[in-house]
Amino acid sequence: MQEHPPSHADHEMHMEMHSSIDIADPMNREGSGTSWLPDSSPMYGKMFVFEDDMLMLHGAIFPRYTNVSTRRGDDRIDAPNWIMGMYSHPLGDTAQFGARLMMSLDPLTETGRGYPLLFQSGESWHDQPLHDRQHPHDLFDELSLSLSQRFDHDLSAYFYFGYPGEPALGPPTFMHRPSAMDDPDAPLGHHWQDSTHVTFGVATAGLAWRNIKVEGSVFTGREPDENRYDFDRPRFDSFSGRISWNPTQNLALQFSHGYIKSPEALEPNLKRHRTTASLIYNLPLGHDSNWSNTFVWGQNHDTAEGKTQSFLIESDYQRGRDTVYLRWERVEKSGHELVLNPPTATISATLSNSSYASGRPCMATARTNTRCMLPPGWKNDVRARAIQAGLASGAPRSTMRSNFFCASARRCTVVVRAIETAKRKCAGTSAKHACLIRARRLYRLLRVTCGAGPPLRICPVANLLTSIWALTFWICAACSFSWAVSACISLCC
Ligand SMILES: [Cu+2]
Repeated sequence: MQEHPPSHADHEMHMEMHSSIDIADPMNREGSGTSWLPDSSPMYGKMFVFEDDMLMLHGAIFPRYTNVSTRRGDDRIDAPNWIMGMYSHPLGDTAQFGARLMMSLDPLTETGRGYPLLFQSGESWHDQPLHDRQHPHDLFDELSLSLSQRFDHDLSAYFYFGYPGEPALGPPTFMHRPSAMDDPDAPLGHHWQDSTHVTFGVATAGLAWRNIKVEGSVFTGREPDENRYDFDRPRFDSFSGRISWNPTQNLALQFSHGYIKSPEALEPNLKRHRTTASLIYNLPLGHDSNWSNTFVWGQNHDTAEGKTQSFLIESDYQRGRDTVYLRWERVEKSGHELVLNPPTATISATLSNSSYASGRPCMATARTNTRCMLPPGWKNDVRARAIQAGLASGAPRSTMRSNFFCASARRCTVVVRAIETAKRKCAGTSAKHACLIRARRLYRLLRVTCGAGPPLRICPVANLLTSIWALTFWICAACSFSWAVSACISLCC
């Protein structure tokens, strides 16, 4: 069972239904935090009305078996889940009080390490950065209050306070986007786009005029810590601003920028500037059928790492209980982010005597694409320069766009030649065996990073279909029970 996008028949009823954030907003516009969805978005949930007050409950749990059987992958039975309540109470005719509670039993169902998700990164477990796994969400993901006031001339203002809550940064979070609601996996660009959705301490003020909204937040930059049951220390050391615009019933656009101080506990000196833009296009298709689409661009500008980009396209076609969804992503992640750092460091030291201290290692891979950044330490090395030249030939700024094992045999040759050189160099050293092992490790590393499969082949078709698949049972709080089989197609061989 679900609510349908407003039609003329229930127009009057919908007139009374406001977003819990801003009394002037229609309810269907309410996204996560203070973000906007298109006005035509469907609402999947159960609504309760007590006199003037309104309570809306929704949530989802995806019990499943997921299999990411590659070297860096894993398989397991798990159940990502969340539940949420939204409450609003009018204060006279033009003002409203709102409250929200969002919880997740991820700490129980996913445990501290989270679920396997190839190339995912962000947050930590046992003081180690998580990679190839999606971190669990906290028991309390949102506990927020809001006050809103409607003025004349289509103007309204609101104040939102969350502990935890979501600052005005990024698109509506993935689990709250109709285009991703049926997909149990987090986007690989989560920590480039919407990862601030659980922030321990956030205050946002916003001003809306018709379909345009400007808002600003002060919030805690640090991501939630490993203890998923507790409330982290509020810091209010970061800020963000967002402009949202819903030009038509079916469109929601936003542009936002934020400064995030020390997001990662393991790298306290890291500062991040995040810029995002997104477009959500929702199309109701008659009775109980909807098509929702999202495009997101997110850029992180980190101290030491520089700028990295992420792009996402999501689509979800829902008809009754059935859904077809897809997600395409291109994310640039450094080897550091993917925790390829130590082995690469060892190898580069073998390859040359240049220091690796502040090095930015090679490789970034997303489900669909790869980009390679050479460590600065390699620049002094002649052989590394050969690699760099080879890689750079395809793209500016010594970065390359695609997987060099698949993209061209010529690029592969350059890399392989470097490995051969390493081997030759090893032959001359006293610790020949150890050196060779290290060189071989580099060789393997290059293969692993670009996915399984032998190098020097141009994307064998067998590699296009990786063994990343999941069997998911889909239970939505207020609706039905369903199931899905999903396969992830990886274009990186
Ligand atoms: Cu998250």
